Amino acid sequence: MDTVRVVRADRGAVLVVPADVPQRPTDQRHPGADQALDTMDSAAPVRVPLDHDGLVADQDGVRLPPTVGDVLVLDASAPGDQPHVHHLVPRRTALVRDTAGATSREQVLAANVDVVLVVEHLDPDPSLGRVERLLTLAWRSGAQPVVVLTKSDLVPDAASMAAEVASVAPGAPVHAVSVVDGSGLEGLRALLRPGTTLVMVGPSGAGKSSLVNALAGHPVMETGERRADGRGRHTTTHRELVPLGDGVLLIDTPGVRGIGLVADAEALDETFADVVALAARCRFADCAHLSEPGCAVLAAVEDGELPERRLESWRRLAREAAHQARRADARLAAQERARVRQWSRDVHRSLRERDRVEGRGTGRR
Ligand SMILES: Nc1nc2c(ncn2[C@@H]2O[C@H](COP(=O)(O)OP(=O)(O)OP(=O)(O)O)[C@@H](O)[C@H]2O)c(=O)[nH]1
Ligand SMILES: [Mg+2]
Ligand SMILES: [Zn+2]
Repeated sequence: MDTVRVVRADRGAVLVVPADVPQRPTDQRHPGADQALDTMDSAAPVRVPLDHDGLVADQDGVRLPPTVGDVLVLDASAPGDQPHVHHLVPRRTALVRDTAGATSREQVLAANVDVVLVVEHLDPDPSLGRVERLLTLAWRSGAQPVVVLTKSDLVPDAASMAAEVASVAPGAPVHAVSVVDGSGLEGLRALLRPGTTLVMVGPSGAGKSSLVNALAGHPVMETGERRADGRGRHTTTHRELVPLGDGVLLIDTPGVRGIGLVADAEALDETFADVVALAARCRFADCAHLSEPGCAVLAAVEDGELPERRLESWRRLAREAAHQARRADARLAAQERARVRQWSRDVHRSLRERDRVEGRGTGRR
């Protein structure tokens, strides 16, 4: 059976490439492996049609929508036969957003990624709030977040802007880059270790696809001109995995306007590690940092050590995460009620059927 990696997930089919790339650094590989890898990496993607429901079964038989970066095991197919998905391999990591739908749950944007590149432009001014939101998503994924600040050629002092963004990104390296003059790109290339999967997320027009092309060394993705108002144009319309060679896989995503947070207290604690460290010094363990005496967080704001904006942002994202958790619970409860209703209908139908077969009336005509 073949193990493959999903390059692109469409409605009725997935595009896949071979996934049996050794997940080892170059120096540990046996001689000759490089060449084999190169041939596999450059293999043209193969189209694998999905079942009618558009889902694939995991190892427990639970059916899920496949996503870019997924690892699938295919049924061995006879030559000339259509390849078919046997099962989905459990996801190591998953970048998930809340879709806020009434019935649908969370959407997995990318699976089995090692690094999440949070891409934000330096011109127009970067949005610290958006960086914090995307970092929280990234921390939750289980992958290492890295902040990439693009278009450094358009601003006079990229380094000080990068330092400001770094102050809201504890635990995540920050790179200022430009595809126009090439600055900062070598720092990003250092992340492209053999066998690494990276995903780019960020607003439309930030320069994600331009970065994919710069790192690939040749045009792979289409890029868009910037509109007069500085907003992007949603040039990239689907998520796509680009093999860069040597087992390095880069996933480009379309810029989305609002990206719903999926609740995760631990991820928020990572994003706001500085605030969490302060909160540990509050007099009361259950301090809400509103007006309590001995609140170390409020004291830090007072001293100018913690920007008010950062505290507000923490509160906003924590509120949103709590709200999302309640909605997810309500959705689960609704699904459970529907399941029980269906089960009870099935039971009654089979009882009626039995009565009919045994010739007993129910007495309820
Ligand atoms: N000056 C300058 N312009 C850049 C840089 N990187 C990207 N751009 C420009 O920014 C615009 C948007 O770039 P894209 O790469 O299409 O942006 P994107 O993030 O992929 O956008 P979506 O696909 O819509 O999500 C294009 O006109 C690029 O030429 C850079 O480093 N410097
Ligand atoms: Mg793009
Ligand atoms: Zn406090």
